[in-house]
Amino acid sequence: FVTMSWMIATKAARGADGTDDRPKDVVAAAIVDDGRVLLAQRAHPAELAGKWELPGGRVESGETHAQALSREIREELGAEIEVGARIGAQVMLPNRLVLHAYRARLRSGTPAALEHLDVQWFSADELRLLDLDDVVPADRDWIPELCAILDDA
Ligand code: DCP
Repeated sequence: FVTMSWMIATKAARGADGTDDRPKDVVAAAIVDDGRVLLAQRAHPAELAGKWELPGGRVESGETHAQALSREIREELGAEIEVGARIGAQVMLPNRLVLHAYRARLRSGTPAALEHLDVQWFSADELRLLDLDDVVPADRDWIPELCAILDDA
């Protein structure tokens, strides 16, 4: 019965063409250091290029959120992080993606824009001055909480 239920559940999660249509998690890191948070400027796709985001990426199968986030930050920024508490509410993205943000601290390395246009450290005051049009839409709601975290830092 358990096997049958699993088969039915698995089948139900696949579209008629066999593609997997279950929601996929995307994780993003609010790396805080010395009272500032690191934002990265997206290089792609065209509609997001030039906008600031909390860096991160898709969780691959078998990974925890923390493992995926550490891997993405290593690949994208060349730095090692320690993943902390979740921040903000999850955000639904197009294409059945669900975005989750976590606090993080640098363990080693200096973040560099290996896959982004730029990376920059923002203080709370600098975040408050940031034009929301220059922020990836899904990340805009997190700005007040990021400011509060930095005010406390
Ligand atoms: N995203 C977002 N805000 C973030 C991080 C990601 O809105 N802080 C969105 C943008 C993309 C999706 O999540 O629509 C996946 O993000 P990435 O392209 O950064 O993830 P990957 O690097 O895993 O994807 P790819 O391999 O396709 O580049």
